[in-house]
Amino acid sequence: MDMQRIPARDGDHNLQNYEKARENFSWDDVKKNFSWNETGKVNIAYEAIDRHAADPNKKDKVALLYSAPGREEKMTFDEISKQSNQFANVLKKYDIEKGDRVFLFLPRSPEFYVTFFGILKTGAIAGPLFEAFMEQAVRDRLQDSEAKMLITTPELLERVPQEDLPDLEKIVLVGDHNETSGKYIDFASEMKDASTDFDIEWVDLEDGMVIHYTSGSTGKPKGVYHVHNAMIQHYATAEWVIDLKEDDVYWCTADPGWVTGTSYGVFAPWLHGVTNVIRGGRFTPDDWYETIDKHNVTVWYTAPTALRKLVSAGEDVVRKYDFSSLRHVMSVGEPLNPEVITWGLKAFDLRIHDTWWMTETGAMLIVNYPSLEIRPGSMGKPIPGIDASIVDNEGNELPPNQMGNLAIREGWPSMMRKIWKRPEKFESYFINGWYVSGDSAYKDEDGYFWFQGRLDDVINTSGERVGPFEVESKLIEHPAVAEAGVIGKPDPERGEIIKAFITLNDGYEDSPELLEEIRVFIKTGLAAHAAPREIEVKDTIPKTRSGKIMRRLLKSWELGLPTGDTSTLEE
Ligand code: 6R9
Repeated sequence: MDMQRIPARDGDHNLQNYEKARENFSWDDVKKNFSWNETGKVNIAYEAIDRHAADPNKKDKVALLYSAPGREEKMTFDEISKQSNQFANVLKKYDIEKGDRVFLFLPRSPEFYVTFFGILKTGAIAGPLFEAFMEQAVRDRLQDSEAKMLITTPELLERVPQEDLPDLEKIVLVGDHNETSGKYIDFASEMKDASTDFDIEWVDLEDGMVIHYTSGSTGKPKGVYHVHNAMIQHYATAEWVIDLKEDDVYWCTADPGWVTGTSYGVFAPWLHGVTNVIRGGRFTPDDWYETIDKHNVTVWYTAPTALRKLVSAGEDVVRKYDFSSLRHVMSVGEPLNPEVITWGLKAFDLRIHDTWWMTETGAMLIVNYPSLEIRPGSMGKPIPGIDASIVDNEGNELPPNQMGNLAIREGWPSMMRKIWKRPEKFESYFINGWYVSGDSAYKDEDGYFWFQGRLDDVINTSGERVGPFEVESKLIEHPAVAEAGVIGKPDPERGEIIKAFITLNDGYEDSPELLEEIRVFIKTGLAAHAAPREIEVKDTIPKTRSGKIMRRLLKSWELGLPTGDTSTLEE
């Protein structure tokens, strides 16, 4: 697998000597880059935006380079600082206080970034929702977080089941609307009247900053709670791994509804005062290439699913564009196929650097550095300050080349601090001082980590994490569906696709029309990316004696693999 090795690229990378950086490493050295290290006054919004706005050399630098079909916009650090101050004043006017949950359900747009920083400036906790979520997904997240306020558009408002959300006091509407009830706050008119000065709320490094909901194999999505302290690791990895430099034009393709879109689409570049490209709307391969070409993107952070699409689009498309600005490319979210790395060398004359981390870890943990040899198929090596290992189920470390649980010694700066309202879920991640990721992997003799798969039933489709339980719960809401079991089925482009097995209620017949109706039911009720691409009707769904769906068995059947231990199977 690691036959082909790609030597380090020449150049003056921010992290020249990996081994030396790991020796005697201290996070305290990273802290020296923040103003709070001297003033004691903490807020990530200050470090990412206001600090640059206060710097005469930086204030008029373009922070946000936004483009979407029909809309182009540039915002400087000064403009984002002032507008987020205005929005923070609006939030205060409507009684938002430190620790309150304020959610964002917005398309990727300049308003997202302004309101997001406005929230952080009040000390409230921001909860970004993916714009493709439908009613059920929105309900689950707003209910669980007891969100007090929501920022959305009149179009997306239809998917907000207000009758089920007693804690939701106010809704800020971005865009033209005819709502007159006092529950609604009109973004444009409130902003017009709000002052551009705001006394930022200073917080503790351990105070809440962002909640991202993510899926596990059981139960509803979990609210992963991150604190301001995470900025230490956002900053450090932006330097070592993203290799950011003052004049870079950086593009992270992730949506801010997912952790990559906040940690690396918002914080990492702006903590360094770097120009950040945001592309709204849906992309075709031409849009991707055009964005790099038009904005002279120098550093690009994307996902294997996008790269695979580019590979299938073929060489003719590549040759239409100029990529000479590009100097560094990274990937996250799923295994990066060695073939894609080979293609990257041809298409861009660049190495593609895989990075591994999770919503729960808040920032990158195991990565490929510009200054290290790449072994295609490997996620690379742990960053300085991180102790990663492969452990057995009791938390004992395993020797090289043995497969086991990919685990991290607990206590890094960006680690989640809790699962919202579910302490027992949080505890369940830790064994014997290790954070156990749920991924299986092995480590080779030279310390490179190799991803093998998920150990639980979590599905990774086009880099998006989907919990089978969430889809199953929605499926059985359809009148035709009696029981449902959902698995990830390997797919060359998407990594996995979602396949659902269902049993039908009496009076319903298996037909293509019915299956399509059920698929659309999930697509419009939960989220498009969570809709099963395949649905198969069965007579029964295999369950354990305690009534748990045996997804492992469904998967073995589907893939024609040996079924393993079925001793717990219900008669
Ligand atoms: C940041 C993010 C986390 C899960 C993770 C793993 C998979 C992420 C990967 C990777 C292979 C990589 N994953 N990076 N698998 N190689 N470089 O993606 O967070 O959405 O929480 O997903 O994604 O299975 O456990 P999240």
